[in-house]
Amino acid sequence: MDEKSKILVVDDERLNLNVLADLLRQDYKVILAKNANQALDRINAEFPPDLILLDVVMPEMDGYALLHKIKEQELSKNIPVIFITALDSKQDEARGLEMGAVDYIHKPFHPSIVKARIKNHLIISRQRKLLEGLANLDGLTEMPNRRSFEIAVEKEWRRCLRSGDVISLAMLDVDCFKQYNDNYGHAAGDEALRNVANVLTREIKRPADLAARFGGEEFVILLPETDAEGAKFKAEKVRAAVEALQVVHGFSSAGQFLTVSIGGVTVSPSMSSKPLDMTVGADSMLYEAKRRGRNMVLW
Ligand code: GH3
Ligand code: MG
Ligand code: MG
Ligand code: MG
Repeated sequence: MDEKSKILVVDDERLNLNVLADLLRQDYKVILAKNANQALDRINAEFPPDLILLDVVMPEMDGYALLHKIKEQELSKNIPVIFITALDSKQDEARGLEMGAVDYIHKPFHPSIVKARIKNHLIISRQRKLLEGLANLDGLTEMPNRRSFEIAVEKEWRRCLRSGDVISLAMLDVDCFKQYNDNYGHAAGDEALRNVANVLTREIKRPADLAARFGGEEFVILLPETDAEGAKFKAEKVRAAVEALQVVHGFSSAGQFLTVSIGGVTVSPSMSSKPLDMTVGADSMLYEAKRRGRNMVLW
């Protein structure tokens, strides 16, 4: 059974909150907020709502101002917002929709229409998340894919170019993986890749950092604002953590367990260079790590 979707209802009048809560409680997990600030607290909580029902006329911060804040925050900008209000002029409705509300319901409302609209918008939102996942995540490991990496590296490169910060990038490649597949089978190979991905996801968790599957048995680690010393330390932690999994690999030239080689570079972005230079640089360090015997980090 799916978990119930979470709906945040924001209204300054207790009676309105109660009526909507009664209407929705059976199908959804309903959270209530009696003003905009309380709503923001609920939105920024550990598990944000799946949809927001929002009153317009409220003291202090009105519904439009709150919607503006919701759209400003990365974390909440994609949560569908439905206005539900006694303001019934065409101008008010147009304003709400132009600001990015997905729908606009007039009070007094018809209960089954409110329910139907909520249901439809939750379906659209779920489909959107699904598509986002398909576009940005790797199917095997469920970690960010190469496309996500390329978007992130462009963005972080430009950010560091503006701020003057350095940026580090590492390429990771599983050692003797063809031999692993050939001897233990493709399913075991897939499982090994998921294990490596889990290590990366566990170790690389600063908000601006990114670990992604670059393709095949290659992964990439992006560490903005991280100098060579810090990045190498991080990469070494990843290398050691993969070895510590003790996934037996009896056909590796690098030891008795599954291991990875990592090559990295640290650069100061400039107008005359580009993100691709980093990938090329990291790749040649990786090649050198392979040549020197694998299961090592080279910068
Ligand atoms: P090296 O230590 O030099 O990196 O050697 P290697 O054997 O790891 O490198 P090679 O490029 O010869 O082989 C990579 C292997 O990775 C071959 C390919 O079948 C396997 N591989 C790539 N993607 C996947 C995948 O998604 N699942 C599985 N099971 N294997 C994969
Ligand atoms: Mg009100
Ligand atoms: Mg490879
Ligand atoms: Mg390899």
